[in-house]
Amino acid sequence: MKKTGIITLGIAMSAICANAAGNTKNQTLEPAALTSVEITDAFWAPKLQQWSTTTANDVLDKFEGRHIKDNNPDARNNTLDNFRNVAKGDRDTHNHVNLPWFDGLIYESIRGIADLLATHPDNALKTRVDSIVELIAAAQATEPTGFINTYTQLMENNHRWGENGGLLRWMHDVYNAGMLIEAGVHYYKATGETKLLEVATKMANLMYDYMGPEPKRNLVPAHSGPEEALVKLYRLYDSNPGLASKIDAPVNADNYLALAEFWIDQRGHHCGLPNWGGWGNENAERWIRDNKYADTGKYGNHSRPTFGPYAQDSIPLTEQQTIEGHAVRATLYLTGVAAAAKEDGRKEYTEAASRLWDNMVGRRMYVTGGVGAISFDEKFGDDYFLPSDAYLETCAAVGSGFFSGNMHQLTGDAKYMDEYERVLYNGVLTGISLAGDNYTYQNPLNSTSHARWEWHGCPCCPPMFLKFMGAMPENIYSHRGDEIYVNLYAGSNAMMPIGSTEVKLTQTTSYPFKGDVKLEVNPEKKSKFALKLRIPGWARSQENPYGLYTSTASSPISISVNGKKIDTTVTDGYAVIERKWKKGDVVNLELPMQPRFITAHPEVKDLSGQVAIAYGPMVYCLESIDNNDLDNLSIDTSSSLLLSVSMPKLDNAPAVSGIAVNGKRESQPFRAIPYYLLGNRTKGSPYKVWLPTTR
Ligand code: FUB
Ligand code: ZN
Repeated sequence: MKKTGIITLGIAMSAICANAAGNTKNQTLEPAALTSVEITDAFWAPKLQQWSTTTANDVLDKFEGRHIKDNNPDARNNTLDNFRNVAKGDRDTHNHVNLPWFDGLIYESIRGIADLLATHPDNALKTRVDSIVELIAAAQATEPTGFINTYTQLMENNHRWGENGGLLRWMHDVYNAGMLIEAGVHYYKATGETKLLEVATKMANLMYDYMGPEPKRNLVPAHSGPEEALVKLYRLYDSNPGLASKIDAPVNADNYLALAEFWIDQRGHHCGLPNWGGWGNENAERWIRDNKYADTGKYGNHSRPTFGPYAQDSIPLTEQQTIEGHAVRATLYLTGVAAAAKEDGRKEYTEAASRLWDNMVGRRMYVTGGVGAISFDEKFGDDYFLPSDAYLETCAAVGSGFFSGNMHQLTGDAKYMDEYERVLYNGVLTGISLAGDNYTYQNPLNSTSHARWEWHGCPCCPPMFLKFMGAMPENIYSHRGDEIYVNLYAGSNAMMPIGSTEVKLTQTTSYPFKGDVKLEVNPEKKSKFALKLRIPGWARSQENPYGLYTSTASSPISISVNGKKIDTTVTDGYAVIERKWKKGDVVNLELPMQPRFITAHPEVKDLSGQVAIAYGPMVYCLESIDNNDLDNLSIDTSSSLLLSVSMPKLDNAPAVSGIAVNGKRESQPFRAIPYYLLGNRTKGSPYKVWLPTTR
C-alpha cells in the first residue's frame, strides 16, 4: 500500500503503515555509486576526512598492538602475526593471538577503509592495506584448498567449519570467510585491484563446493554477515561479465547467490539439540563438540545441531514473528535476507524481512536507533522492554542501520531511511570520540559511568563503525527508473543516471543543525523525471512509524522550485516533484527544525512518565557537566525548549535549553547536547537521554 498525501500549509502527514511485501526486482532502488558522490558538507566532510586518516590508521595500529596505553599485555598482540604464522606454514601450533573472529575484524576494517579510500584517495593508507592484502594472500597460498581461518589453522586445524569436534559458534570460520568476501568486493570496487577478490573468490568456491543441499554438508553461519557478502559477490560478477577473466579461479556468480539462499533457508532446520536455553551455553557448547558437529550417522544425513535463537537458528525465517537473539547477528542476518530479496525477488524473504523490521522498529528499538537491550548473549529483549540503562552494542546499531538501508533499497519506502538516519546521527555516531580515536561498545541512553575506550579486548565495533560510515555517502541519493531519490540531507555533488542522461545534483545545507536544503539540478539535457525529497518522519509528526515514540513538529514544511512555492504530493514519505528538468533548476526545501519532546509508547513501562529531547534528526542528552543535580532533575514540559548557543568545542552544534525542577523543588534551567557528543569533555560522567517530567 502506498502512503500518499499533500503537504499544504505545513499540514503533516498522518501515519499509515505500509507493508513492504510483494516487491519485484524492477521496483528496487539503486544507491549512488560511492565514486559518484563528493561530500562537501560542513558537518560530514571533516568527519569523513578524519575517519579516513586518523581513525583508519588508528584502528589498524591498534590491531597491530601499537599505540595502546592499556595495561593489559594482550592488547599489544599483533593480529597480523596470525596471518604471518599461517603463511609460514604453522598449523596446530597454538600460537594464535586474540579471539577467533579477529581475521574477520581485519577484513571488516579493510572493507570500511576501501569505501573511505573510494571517496578519499590516500596513497599511504592504500599502501598499508595492500601490504595486509599480500599477507592474507600469502597465508591462503599455503593451503591447496584455499581455506583460510587463522584461528582454526593455528589452534584446531582438524575442526574446520566447526566439524569433527569443533564449534563454529566459537571458531567463526564461516563468518570470517564472509567478511573476507565483502572486503574483496569493496576493495576491488574502490581500487580496481583483484588480489583480495581472488582470495575471496577461492574461499567462496570452497564453501559452495562443501556446503549446500545433500550430498553437500549442512553448514550455516553461526554469525551472520556472510549472507550479504555472498549476495554482493554474486552481484559484482553478475554485473561485470568481463571480471571473471581477471581472476585465477573459477567464477560462477549464481553459485554465490545460491549459497547465500541456502544459508538463509536452512536456518531453523536442525536436529533440535542442543537445548541452549535449558542447558546453558557451556553445556550446549560441550554437547556440540562431544557429538561432533554435523554428525550424520545419528541425526540423519543432512541434519545438524542448532546454534539456537542466539544465532537465529531456532525456527525457519518464514515462521519467525519477532526479531530475536544476538542483536548484531540478527540484524546482519536480515540485512542479508533483504539483500538476497533484492536480487532474487523472493516474496517470502521480503515479507519476513519486512515483518521483522516492523517488530524491531515498532517494539524493540531505542530512540537513538540502538538495539539489543540485554547484556546476556547481547540480545534483543521482549517487546517494549527498553530500559534506559541497557546494553546496545555499537555493532548492533550498525547492523540495524544496514538492515534499514537494504530495506529501503528493496522498497523505496522512506520509513526505512528515517530509521537509517536515526541510527546514523545517534546510535552509530556516538560510537566514536570527536578526536576519532576512542570508541564505544555499549551505548546506554542513561548512565553514570559510560565512557569511550582507547581499545577493547573484543574490538568489533571500530571496524563496523568504519564500514557504516564508509558506505554512508551512497545512501544520500538513489535512483529507480525515472526517479531520483534524495534520502539524506548532506552537502554534496553527485552524478545520477536517468535513462541515458546523467543528472548532476548539487546539494547545500546546514543540516543537521538547520533545516534549509538547496538542490541544484543539472541534467545533461532537458529531461522529465521525478525528484523525490524525503520528508523525515520527525518533520511530519511521525517520530516512529508504529507509535513507539511520539512527538510533534509544529512548523510547516515548504518546498519551492526556482523560487516559486509548490504543493507537493508525499508518497511513501517522499515529496515528489515531477517535471521536465533543465540545467540550472533550483529546489529549496525548508524542514521545521525546533527542539521537541519525545515520549514513549505506554507499553514501555521503563520509560513511563519520562521524556527525551530531540532536534531534527538528533536525540539530545543532559550531561552532569552542564546540569547540577542531574540525578534529581525533572523536566518541565510546559515550558518551551529553546535552541541556544552553538558549542565551539562540540562540533559547533546547538545546545537546547529548557526548565527543569531540581531535588529541592526549585526551578532550574537545563542544557542538553546531542547524544553523539556525550563524553567528549569529561570521561564517564553521568548523562541522561530520558528524564522524568514534573507532571
Ligand atoms: O562474535 C563476534 C563478535 O563478538 C560479535 O559481532 C560481537 O557482538 C561480539 O559478540
Ligand atoms: Zn561490536
